[in-house]
Amino acid sequence: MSDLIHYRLEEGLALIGLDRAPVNALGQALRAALSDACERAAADPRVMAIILYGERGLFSAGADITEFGTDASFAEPDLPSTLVRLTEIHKPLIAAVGKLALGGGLELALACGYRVGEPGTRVGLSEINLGLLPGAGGTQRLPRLIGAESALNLILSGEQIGAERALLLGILDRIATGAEQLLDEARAYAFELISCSAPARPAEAWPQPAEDLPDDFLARYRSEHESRWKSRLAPRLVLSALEAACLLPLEEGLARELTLFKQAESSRQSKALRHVFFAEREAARIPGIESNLQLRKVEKVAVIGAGTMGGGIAMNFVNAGIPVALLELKGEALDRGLMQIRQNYEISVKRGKMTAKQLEQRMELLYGTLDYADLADADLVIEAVFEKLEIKQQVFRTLEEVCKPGAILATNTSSLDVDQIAATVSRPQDVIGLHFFSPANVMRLLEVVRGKATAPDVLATTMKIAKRIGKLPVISGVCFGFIGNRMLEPYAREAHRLVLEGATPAQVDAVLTGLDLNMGVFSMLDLAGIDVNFLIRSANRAASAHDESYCRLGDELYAMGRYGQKSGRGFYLYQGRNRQEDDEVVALSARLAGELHVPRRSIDDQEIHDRCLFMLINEGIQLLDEGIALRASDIDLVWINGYGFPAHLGGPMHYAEHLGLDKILSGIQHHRRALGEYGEMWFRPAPLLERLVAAGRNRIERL
Ligand code: 3H9
Repeated sequence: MSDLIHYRLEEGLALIGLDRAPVNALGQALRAALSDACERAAADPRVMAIILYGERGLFSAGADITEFGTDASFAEPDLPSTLVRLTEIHKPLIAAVGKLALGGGLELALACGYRVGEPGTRVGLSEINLGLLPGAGGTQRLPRLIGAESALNLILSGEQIGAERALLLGILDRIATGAEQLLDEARAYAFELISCSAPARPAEAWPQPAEDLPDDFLARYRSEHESRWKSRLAPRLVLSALEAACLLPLEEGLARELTLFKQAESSRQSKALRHVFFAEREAARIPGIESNLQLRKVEKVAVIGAGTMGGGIAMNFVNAGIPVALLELKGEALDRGLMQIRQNYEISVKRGKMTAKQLEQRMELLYGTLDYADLADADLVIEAVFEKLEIKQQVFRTLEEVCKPGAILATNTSSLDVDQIAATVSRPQDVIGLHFFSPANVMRLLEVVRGKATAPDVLATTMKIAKRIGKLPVISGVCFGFIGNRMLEPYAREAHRLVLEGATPAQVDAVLTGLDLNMGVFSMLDLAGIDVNFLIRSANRAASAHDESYCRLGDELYAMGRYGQKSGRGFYLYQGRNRQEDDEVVALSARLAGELHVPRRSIDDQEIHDRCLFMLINEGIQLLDEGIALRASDIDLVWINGYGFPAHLGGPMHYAEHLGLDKILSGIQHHRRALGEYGEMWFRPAPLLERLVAAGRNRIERL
C-alpha cells in the first residue's frame, strides 16, 4: 500500500490516515491510495465502519491546485468519482476532521455519512478564491445537508468557518473534546453507530434544498449581486450549480456541477487566480536567505506617531496580541490617537465582530507615552511621523540613543529614501522600510523595503512578523515610490495627459473600471487627496522637469484648492461619496492644452487602455530588471492588494503575458512614433521587455 495512506484495522474499524505533507492535497497519487484503502475496507467483512483522518492532524486542504490546467487534474481516479464511490459503500464512514477541511477536503468529508471535528477545526469551500466552484459534489451535497441559502453563502464567500458554526449548520455532527481526543472520540462515535445499526448515511436533512425559499430566490439573488461580481465568471457558475441542486436529482446535479467546474478550470480567470495563490506563497521566499536563519525576537513593538497611520499600524500588532508602546510628542495628540483607536474598535463591537471584553483587552495592550525612554525595551520600532526626510532622520537619531542593541528600526515612509534614513544611525543593518497602505489596520499589503545595509535576519524577521499580523509582505528595493507608487507614476501621468489631449476623467476611469479595476486613476487620486499626490510629485520634480505638460491638470487643481473628495471637488464634483463629472475640469483641460500647445482630438477607449496599462507594465518590467522587485509575481501582488487591480486578471504582469509581450512592445513603439515629442520623451520600452521579445519569450523574468 502507498506510503500516502496509513491503514489499520482495530476492533472492527478500518482507520485510514491521509499522509501527504503539508496539507493532504488530493492529488492523483493520494486519490488512488485513498480509493484503494476504502475498497479494501469495504470488501473486508471484519470491517464494520471506516474512519478517515489526517495522519498529522490536518484533514485536507482540498484538490491539488498544482494539477489544475494539466492532465493530472482528472487523472483516474478523479475526485468526483472517488467521492461518489465512497457514498456507495454500505458501511458507515466517519470523517475525523482535524484542523482544516477546505474545498475538496470538505467535499471528502461530505461524502462520508458522519463528521466529527475538534474545537479548532475550520471548514470551507474556498474554490471561489481560485476562480472555481466546488467540483466534487460540494454544490450538490452541501445544499442537501444545510439548505440552499446557507450553502450558497458559504460557497460564494469562500469563508472558512469554525467548528461551532459548522456544528450549528449541520456540517459537523460532533466536536471532540480536544485535538488529542479527536481520533478516540471518532472511534467511540463509530462504535455507537455500529451498536445501533445506523445506516451508512443518515437521511438528508434537506432533500429539497430550496424548500423554504421563494421560487425566484436565485434569480433575485443574481440580480442583486451581479454588479458586485463585475466580470467574474465563478460566482455565476456557482449559481448555476446551485440551481441544479435545487431542481435536479443528485446524479444529474453532480454531472452538471462537473461540466461547470471544467468550464471554470479552463477559464483565464481561474488560471490568473491560481497564479495569485502561488505568487502569495512565493513572495515569502527570500533568495539567498536560508529558511533556518536565526530570527530576532519580536515581543514588544513601539510606534512613533499616533496619527491615522501610526494608530492603524499599532492596531495590527495589538490585534495579534503583541503589546505596543505608542509615542507622541504632545499629550493632546496622544489622547486623540488613543481615542481614535478605541472608536475604531467600538465600531467593530457594534458590528458584532468583536466583544466589549476583547476591546478592553486590546486597549490594555496599548501603552501611550510621551517619553522616548519608554522605547528602550522595544524589539521593533516603527516610525510613522510626517513624511519629510529631515524629520524622519531626527527621529532615527533619537532612536539610535534610546533603543536597545538589536532592535529593528523601521520607517513607514511611502516615498523617501530608506538608505538616507539608515545613514543617520550607526546601525544601518537594523533599519528597514515598512510601507503600510492606508487604512493600515485594513489593507493587507505591506511593502517591506530592504535597504542597502539591511541585515538578512532583520529582513527575515520582518517578513515573519508581517505574516503574524495578517499582512501580505512583498519585498521591494529602494527607489522613489518603491514598487507600487513608482508604477503608479507613469500610469497616472498618461491618464493626466490623455485628458489634456481630449479624453475626460470619467472616460479614462470608465476604461479602467471596465477592466474591473476597483477605481479609475482619477477617482483614486480624488480619494487619496490631490494635495497628497502633489506633495509626492514635488519631491521628485527633477524627473519630469523636461515635460511642461506633466500632470499639469493635477497641479492646477491643487492650486485651486480642489483636493478631491475631502474638499468636495477634485477631478470630479462630490456630494458625499456621489461623484459627478465637472464641466469646469473639462474646460480647464482645454485651456491648459491650448497653453501647452497640446493638440486636442477625440480619443478612443483602446488608446486609453494601451497608454495607461502599457506604461504601467513597462515600469513594472523595468523594476524587475533593476532588481527593485524580486519577481514579476511580487509586482502583481502589490498592484492587486494595494491598487485595486483585479485578481482575476492576475495582476499587471500576468495580464501583460496574457496580452502578449510583443504586442505591448509594439504598442509602446507605436505611441512613441505617434505622439511626437511627447512620445519621444516617455514612451521608452524597458530594455528587459525588448530583450524578452527579441528572445521570443512571453514570460516576464530577468534575462
Ligand atoms: C478544490 O478543492 C476543487 C475541488 O472542489 C474539485 C476538484 C475536482 N494544493 O498557504 P501555505 C501548499 S480547489 C496544492 O503556505 P498556511 C502551498 O502551496 C482547492 N498545494 O500555509 C504551500 O506550498 P509551499 C480548494 C497546496 O498554513 C503549502 O501547501 N482548497 C494546497 O498559511 C503550505 O501552504 C483551497 O483553496 C492545495 N490545495 O495555509 C485551499 N493548499 O510550501 C488552499 C496548500 O511549497 N490553501 N498548498 O509554498 C490554503 O488556503 C492554505 O494553503 C491553507 C494553509 C489554509 C491550507
